[in-house]
Amino acid sequence: MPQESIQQLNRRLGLAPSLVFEAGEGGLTRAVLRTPAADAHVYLHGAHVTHFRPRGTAPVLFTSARSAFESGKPIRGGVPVIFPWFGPRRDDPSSPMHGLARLAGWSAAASQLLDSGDVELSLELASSPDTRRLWPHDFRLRLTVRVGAALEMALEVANTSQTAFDCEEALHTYFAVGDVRRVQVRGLEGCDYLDKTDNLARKNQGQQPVTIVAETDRVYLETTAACTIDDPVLARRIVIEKSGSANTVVWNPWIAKARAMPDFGDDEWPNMICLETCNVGPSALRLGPGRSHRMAATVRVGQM
Ligand code: TA6
Repeated sequence: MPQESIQQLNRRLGLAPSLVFEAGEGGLTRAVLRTPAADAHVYLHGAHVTHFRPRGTAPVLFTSARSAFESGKPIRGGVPVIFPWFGPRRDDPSSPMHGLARLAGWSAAASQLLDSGDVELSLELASSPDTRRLWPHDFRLRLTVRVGAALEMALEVANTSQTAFDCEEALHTYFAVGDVRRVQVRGLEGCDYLDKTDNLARKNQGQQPVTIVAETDRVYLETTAACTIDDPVLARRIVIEKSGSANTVVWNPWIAKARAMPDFGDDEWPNMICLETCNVGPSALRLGPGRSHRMAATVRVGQM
């Protein structure tokens, strides 16, 4: 489908000054959502939320200064939408990392300004000959982003095929922190996790908060808990509540991995931590024909 012009988008879904479409980084189309409580940016490329900043605090999402902003490449930071596989594709390593959704051009589907002053934007991606060449199933994705004092993101996956399919999904959120070495993540106490830095060894978190002292890449299993990120440098607590998600991934690339990523600054790793809301691996979704699933994450900032 030919992409709508910015003028057409604003005519159809713009809610100036609360929701305005414009040319963003790299000329990619983005929606700028401005509310009394917070601002946010959402790109049509990948339905990618790149910015969320409540009044009176530093930006909550990290986006790399080295990120690409061009079709065919993922944006490094913000909230990549991961579907239908997480990480490398086990049955075809030549497929793009983390699936096809974050590389696709989504369409803006609906917008609304709520009485609370919150602004909501929905984006959709339907299967096509292009997606079927990568993944032979029919689907429709809908990401609904609500911005106010909190950032609410809901990913709905619908199986429009005639047969069931298995898929993985994630809201792969990059959070901005003052110094990741001083951050404590709570909510995962007692959970088992797969340690991707140790050949997927199954371990248990124990009763201590998660702290980052080296490259960290963990898939926490069977956890529906809200998590908090305590950041003493920025003197704030980020709270992530979720629904429809059985896994939480915690990732920081640390020094060597940061150097190895061309779209990530060598010195950026202390200022980010990924805490990802997902259904992956043993908790991958199995969707029957005509069935759908909703996974949501809500992010807000509080005091430590
Ligand atoms: O979620 C953690 C992870 O799977 C890491 O293993 C690392 O690959 C990260 O995602 C970033 O992946 P990307 O494809 O965006 O470079």
